Order: sequence, then structure tokens, then C-alpha cells
Amino acid sequence: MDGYSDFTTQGNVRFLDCHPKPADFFGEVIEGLGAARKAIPPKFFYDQEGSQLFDNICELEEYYPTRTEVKILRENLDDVIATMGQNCYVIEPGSGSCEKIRLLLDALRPKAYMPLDISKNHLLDASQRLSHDFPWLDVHAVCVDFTDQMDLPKPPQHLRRVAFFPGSSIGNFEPEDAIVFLRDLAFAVGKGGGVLIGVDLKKDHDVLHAAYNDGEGVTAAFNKNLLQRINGELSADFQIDAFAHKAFYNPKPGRIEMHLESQADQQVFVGGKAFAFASGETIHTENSYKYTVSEFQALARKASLSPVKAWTDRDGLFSVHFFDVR
Ligand code: AVJ
Repeated sequence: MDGYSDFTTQGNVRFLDCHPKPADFFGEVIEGLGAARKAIPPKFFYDQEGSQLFDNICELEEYYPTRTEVKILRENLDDVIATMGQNCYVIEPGSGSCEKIRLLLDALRPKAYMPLDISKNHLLDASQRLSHDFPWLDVHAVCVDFTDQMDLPKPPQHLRRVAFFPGSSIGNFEPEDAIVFLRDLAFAVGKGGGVLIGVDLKKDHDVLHAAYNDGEGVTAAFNKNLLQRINGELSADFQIDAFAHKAFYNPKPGRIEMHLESQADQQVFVGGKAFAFASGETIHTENSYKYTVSEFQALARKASLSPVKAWTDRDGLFSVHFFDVR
């Protein structure tokens, strides 16, 4: 893909559909529940209800990442913009609702913004809302699974391609997979480009624990919604109350782990297949890796990225990094 001829025009937005293969929810759940250590990938949290619950998590007192990242970007905006440079062409993998890019747009005035998302409807909605609010901005939306394909159209040579990957989404990857992903991202951006990425920091274990065990139980509801979703979409019979939300910091790998713990010996059917749970057995639903600034820079170096700058808040809760593509 090297041109823009395949884009169609949808209002003020140019749109390219790469027809990403939808995730195999059933296949991955069956495989995950059949494993010796039961696990389901966190990408399946985000149905409509799960996305709403995640938005609610971001508003919680205990959940510092979202608010802190926004604060870091606001307070260092001039420096961030200057580091990104002029004539930027911003690419955002997993752009979702395209909210965070809004923080940068007025100051950065990029030449174009390319949101990438697997959900065509969300992508079109979010792109059109953004384009309405920033009428001067060229929005080139691409419906694609950014984890398996980043063969993106090449923007004009003189533009500086910068990838934007906020929210510590990188924390969901195993470190080795994060290197592979960042290497792919560096390749997609090309030499001379950059990467602006938000990464949650290692910190006091109680602060981490509270962020994933909030007092209102929103994170528990977010975790358990996965079972609700499996019941609804895969004709399963999980008794939601027979599972407990478990989230804890595991210091050795440096990650928060989320699990759903069976409260009894029980059997559950998913699409006609039976799965046995022992009391206390868990389904591992998420890892959220935490890095010090230097740990993350060392990881990024293995992905052809050169550290340029990193910004953190005073309390050392969260970091925003800028890397050049080597
Ligand atoms: C969206 C992966 C960054 O790991 O903090 C929030 C997801 N899980 N609360 C995170 C999440 C439980 C979040 N990320």
C-alpha cells in the first residue's frame, strides 16, 4: 500500500477499510479455558459494557494513570510539541474514541492524523466527531488490526511521522511482545519519525493495589463483565457470583495481575463444552506491566527506538516518553 487512492471520503474524513479479521472470541475462550493455567486475553474486556466500565475506571480516585498522563501532557505541552517537531503526521494505533489526541492538536497543528482501529463503527464515529471539532485537520482513518498489520500508506516525504500510543496500553504486552510491537511500530513510522508513548511507572505497592481494587468495585465489575459477555455471546452458563475479582501486584515480573477466582468446585459450559473449576482456581484475565523510566528506555532500545525525552509527574506515578526511530 503506498497511495491514498483506496481511501473513500466519509464527510470530512478519508477512510480506508483493510477489513481486519475479527477476533475469534469463541476459539480463544475455549483455548484459554482448556489450558492448564486458565487465561483469557484482556482485549475481550471491551464490549460496549466493558468500554463503559473502563471509562468509569478512568474517573476513579484510585485509578491515577489516565488523569496523571493528561496532566503530564498538559503541563509539558510546549516541550512535548517542540520535541515532536513541525509538519507531523500523527498515527495512533488503537485510537478508540480519539480523545487524548485532542490535548495535542491545537498546539501541534499536525498535517494529518491517522487513527487506526479494529472497530469500523467506533473509528468512523470518533473520526467524524474529531473532524467536526477540528475542521482544519486532515483525518485519514484506517480500519485495521494494528497488532498484526501496519502496512500503512506512506505520507509525503517531508512529513514527520509520529506514532502516539497513550494510556499505558503497552503494559498489556509481555515485555518480549512489547519489543516486537514497538519494532513494528518503528518500522511503520520509518527512519526520521518518532514515537510518543505513555507508560505506567513502578511505584508503592499499596498505590498500585488500590488502583486495581477500587472501593466502589468498578474494576471488579469490569473484570466480571468478561464472564457476562461470554454468557451472552457464547451461550455459556457462568454464575457470575461464583467468581471473585482478584488483582495484585506481582513484584518479580513487575506487573499487576487480574484474575477471576472460582469460589467453589464447579463446572461451566461454554458453547456445549464443559470446563471444570476447582475452588480457588483462577482465570488469568490481564497483566499490566509497570516500568521505571530507564527500564522502559532499555526495552525501547531493543526495538530500534532512541530515547529523546521522558516526562513524569512530581509523584512519580506515570511517564510519557518520546523516542526517535533509529
Ligand atoms: C487499558 C491496559 C492501560 O492496565 O491499567 C484498568 C486496563 N485494567 N483497570 C490498565 C485496566 C484494570 C488498563 N490498560
